[in-house]
Amino acid sequence: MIKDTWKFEPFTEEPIRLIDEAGNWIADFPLDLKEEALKKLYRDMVRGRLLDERYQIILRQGKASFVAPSAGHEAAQAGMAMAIRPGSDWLFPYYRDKTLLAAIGYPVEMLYAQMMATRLDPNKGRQMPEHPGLKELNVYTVASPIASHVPPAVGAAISMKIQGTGQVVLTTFGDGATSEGDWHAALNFAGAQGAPIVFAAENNRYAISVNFEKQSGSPRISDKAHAYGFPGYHVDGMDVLASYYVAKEAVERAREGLGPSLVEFLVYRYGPHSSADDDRVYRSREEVEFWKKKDPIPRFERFLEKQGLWTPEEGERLREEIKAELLAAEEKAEAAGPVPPEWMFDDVYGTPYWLLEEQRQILLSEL
Ligand SMILES: Cc1ncc(C[n+]2csc(CCOP(=O)(O)OP(=O)(O)O)c2C)c(N)n1
Repeated sequence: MIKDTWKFEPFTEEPIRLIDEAGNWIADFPLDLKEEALKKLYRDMVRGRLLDERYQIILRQGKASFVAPSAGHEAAQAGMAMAIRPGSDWLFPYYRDKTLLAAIGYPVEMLYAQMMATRLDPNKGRQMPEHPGLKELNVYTVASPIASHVPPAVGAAISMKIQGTGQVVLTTFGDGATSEGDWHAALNFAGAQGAPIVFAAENNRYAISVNFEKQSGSPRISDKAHAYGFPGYHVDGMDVLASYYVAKEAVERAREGLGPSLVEFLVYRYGPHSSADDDRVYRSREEVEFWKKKDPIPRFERFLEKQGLWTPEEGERLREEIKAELLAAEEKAEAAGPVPPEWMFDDVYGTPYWLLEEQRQILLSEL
């Protein structure tokens, strides 16, 4: 049955917010999430933050060669994760999505294995770090060329519509991706075909050194959905409950046959663009500190505390528990050992090909 009452208005000028900075519920509808779901959102955000911190360490230890910091994006990602059906719906993510992937159940040891190119990586170490993918969970492998995953995400969604599978596609990207031709072609096609897809912009205000004002003449990414004929939602992506509820509504609309939505999550990345970037040359420390004060994790802690679901001691206990879980996953990934170089010849063709076999033998003899 198609619902005709939806919670959120598209195209608002101000970002949709459900909890304020002090942690008060300010929505005009009752909170209907159970304790378990609220705790999952919190745990997923903390796990994403600690994983990001740990990636910086394996980088410095020389175990990984590249990191894309994601601190500041946790609320948007944890919220989106809870809005989809992992393993049934499809996810076309981008390189800054470690909180999202861990939250949908991507095994953390496999994320580490991808970072370090060990045998536990389902993609056999063939991608640069921060480019995971997992067939079993319907996670399309992250692609480096910006926005290049958005047209295939639409293709997948159109096929779901034609086959009537009831699945939905969620695809994420940064603000910079919205300047790519691929992005516009994909949104246009999705609108024309009524594809069951949610386009999620994690607008952290920068594409490396290019700030959002230089990226677009529009004040908001969400406004661009007007042109493609579907709703665009402008959301405070540092409010985990706003992120969850809006993502859920967009997913539900897609599942009920109402077509695509564009959701813009306003976030901020605290770290540099990547381990190869020095952000001090294009933004002030004061600006970074300003955004850190809006951090989604303490904001949600204030909310949980008011609900009687959090104390500083419980928070500390959870962090210790997650740290131990992450360390065990890291050790497991490392213990699997590095991917053998000759694996590069596997899976190129469906059946063995004599020329590649010959090259494999040459490589083995040289090694
Ligand atoms: C087609 C293409 N052009 C340029 C690059 C180099 N590049 C890598 S990341 C990036 C910035 C992307 O910014 P955004 O989409 O806002 O995502 P963010 O990294 O800020 O999360 C650029 C320009 C690329 N990978 N692909």
